[in-house]
Amino acid sequence: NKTEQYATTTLDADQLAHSIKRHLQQSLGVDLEEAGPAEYWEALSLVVREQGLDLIRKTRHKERDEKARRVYYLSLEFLVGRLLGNNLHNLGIYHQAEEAMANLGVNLSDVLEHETDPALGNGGLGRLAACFMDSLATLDLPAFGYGINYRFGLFKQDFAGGKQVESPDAWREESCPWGIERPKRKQLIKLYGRVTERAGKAVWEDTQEILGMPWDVPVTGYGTDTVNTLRLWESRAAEGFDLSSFDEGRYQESRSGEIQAENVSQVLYPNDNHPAGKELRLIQQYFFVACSIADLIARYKRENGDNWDGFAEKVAIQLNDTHPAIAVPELMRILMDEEDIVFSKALSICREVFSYTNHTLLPEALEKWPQNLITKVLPRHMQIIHMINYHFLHTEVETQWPGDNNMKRRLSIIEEPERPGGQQMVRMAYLSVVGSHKVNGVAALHSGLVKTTLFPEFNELWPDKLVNVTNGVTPRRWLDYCNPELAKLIDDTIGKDEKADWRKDLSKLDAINAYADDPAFQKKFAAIKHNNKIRFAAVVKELCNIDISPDAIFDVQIKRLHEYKRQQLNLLHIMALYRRLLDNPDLDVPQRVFIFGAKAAPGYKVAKTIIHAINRVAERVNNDRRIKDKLKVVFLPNYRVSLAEKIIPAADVSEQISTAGFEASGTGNMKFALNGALTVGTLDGANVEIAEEVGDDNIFIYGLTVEEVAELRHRGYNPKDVYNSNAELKAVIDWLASGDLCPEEPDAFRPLVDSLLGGDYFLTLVDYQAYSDAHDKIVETWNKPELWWKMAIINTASMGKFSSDRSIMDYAKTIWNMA
Ligand code: DL6
Repeated sequence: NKTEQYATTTLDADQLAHSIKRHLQQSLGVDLEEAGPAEYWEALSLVVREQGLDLIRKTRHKERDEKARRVYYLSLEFLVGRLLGNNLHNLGIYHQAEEAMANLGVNLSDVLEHETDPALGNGGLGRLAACFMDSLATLDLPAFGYGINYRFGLFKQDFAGGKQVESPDAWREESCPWGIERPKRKQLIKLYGRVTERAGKAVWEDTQEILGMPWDVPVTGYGTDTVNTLRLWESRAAEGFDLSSFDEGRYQESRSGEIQAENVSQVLYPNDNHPAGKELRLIQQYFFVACSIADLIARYKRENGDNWDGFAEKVAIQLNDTHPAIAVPELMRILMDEEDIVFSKALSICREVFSYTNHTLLPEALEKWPQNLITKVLPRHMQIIHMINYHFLHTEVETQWPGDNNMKRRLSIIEEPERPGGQQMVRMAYLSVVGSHKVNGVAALHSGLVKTTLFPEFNELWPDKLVNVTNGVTPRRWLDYCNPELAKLIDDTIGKDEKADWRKDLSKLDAINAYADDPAFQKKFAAIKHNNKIRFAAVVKELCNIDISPDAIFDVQIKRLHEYKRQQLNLLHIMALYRRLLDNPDLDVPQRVFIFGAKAAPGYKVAKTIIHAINRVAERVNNDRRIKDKLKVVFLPNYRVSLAEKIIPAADVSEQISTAGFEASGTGNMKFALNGALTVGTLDGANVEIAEEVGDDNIFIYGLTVEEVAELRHRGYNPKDVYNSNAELKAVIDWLASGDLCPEEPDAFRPLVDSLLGGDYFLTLVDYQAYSDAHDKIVETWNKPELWWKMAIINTASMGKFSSDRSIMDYAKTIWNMA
């Protein structure tokens, strides 16, 4: 088995059991007889942490001795998910741990369930960062992730009367053995104050200070000794107690400064694809950026001395979206004000070092900060942004488009107000483009749109700057770990020596294509899916008290709730299916279960209405005996990584149904296909490349294309025309509007109905019929099991491209100059 193959640590089951007991007694002070799964989880985590720390130390020594070039991945979010099981796998001691636990009379799976998900991200962007960290270590690339050690992660979600209710996620309270505090590497950062000039130099003074305390989380790679560092900053008060006020009994007051400083890393903003625009968020961004830049400069100097000429050779910094964009003026500030480097040289160092990933085209998601706010919080940075902008407009833009003031206005990093009295805004995406040498989108279609619609002028000015790196997912977590039976079937089928290990080279899965028609293989593949569905049905029973049959089609849409992702389209179709069944309860159709998991941003009214509506429809459908269990609807509360690991292996159908042009990539789409689910989807994001890989016959593509969407918008579109011409659609919208599903609050779904009929910006109604037809095809295919399983196998076999290892190698080659 694989664990012996690349064993990176040599611990056997006995040694592990011994270490577990030692930690139970000596680290946790727990008697063996008292220990339950939670204590075993903590003790085993401490054993793994020891291994991780040992390897992290060795990795750092190696890199220091080699004076390695490193990539620094700056991200406000790292949605890492549970770590124990993943680390055991990566370190090659999973089976030994299983045996050790069994010898201690404990079941490892029960133990693993005791880990709280560190929910330090909102969705796709944060989870991608976590997959990338896994791949960087697996590929032995010297890397640090830098982020924030939030005290409260993404809110916990519950439902009351079908409505989303949020509560704080104090994820570290239960104990978190993974982070290791590193006081030696703490940083002091400045905020507010003013800038004066002394002896021709800018001086930033009268500032307030915050201390940044690093917490290091070891990131293990699969089958390698490399363990990288995820360094997460926690904010603390810079000064200690004011003892005089303490003496006067004003204890609370003496700590007030401290409490404010601690606020900075308190809570993850819960918005996905929509910036909060709050001062504290800007401070969060600057806080983690400033700590990280200071930290990486200190490391550079320790290893390479003070010579800035070599800096760009040793340092690559990736900006994960514009959230860390303030890093550009921060590095400029350090170079100019602290290191006496002239502006032009400082800018060229920045451009060599930085690159920026764009994750969204949604106009409302593109960050802009009021110039006044930046001036207040970071006065020196605002000056530097003006200097960069001046240079950019008056040398680079002027050379390309001489005398074209309109172009200067369009490309200016500072956006002028549209109305008199409005605010000047700093366009963080433009700052990121101007300060970087490469800008990438996250799927081929998206990167094309970045070039043609988002930054066309930048593309003309710098034709080689905008590139594509298609996203990927780590096959370790998203196949090996979450679907062990399928992983084993693949091993048994294509062999498993180190060279053939698809865990390290996902393109090896291609060999499975040869078995797509093989009845014996199909049988095994289908049986594994069935087992996964049985296990998942038990989870549904436990969490929702709903009975679902593993013989039904499990049709899944799990992702953040957003109108562009169109959960409402799925809902309208479910309502129509229900009505069809009511009209004819004996309809000869397979059983179907529609499964949702999604959190809505707490301030996003329509998204919350959609959750409420799905839950109300679920309640009605699930309790209606007339339809004879042919239809069930499940909305799992508190969707998170650990739940995704249980849902995805059990899915038959993967819903990837965004309005074309809106989903930058998607990564769930890749995870589902990897686990043998068939996609129903639009030609959007990475769906396009998934379709290319699996072939058009093995995916259910429907709906308007990007070009058709643009054409329709150009022509003009009235959703009422569609509503009036499609009787089924009209009936379900009328039903939604009628108040029947929520008698105590008859207007509850009005925001959704108004959004659909009053503009339908996301073209839900236009795509309805095509979506419904695609579902009819799904049913037709399900009724031909040989065809279904052939398609499912081809999906798994064709996912080689979508490993995050491939994405990281693309970054390393085309952006970081590291391979
Ligand atoms: O690139 C990762 C992920 C994509 O797969 C999704 O399509 C995209 O919606 C998501 N974007 C965000 C946007 N957040 N911001 N800014 O999460 O990125």
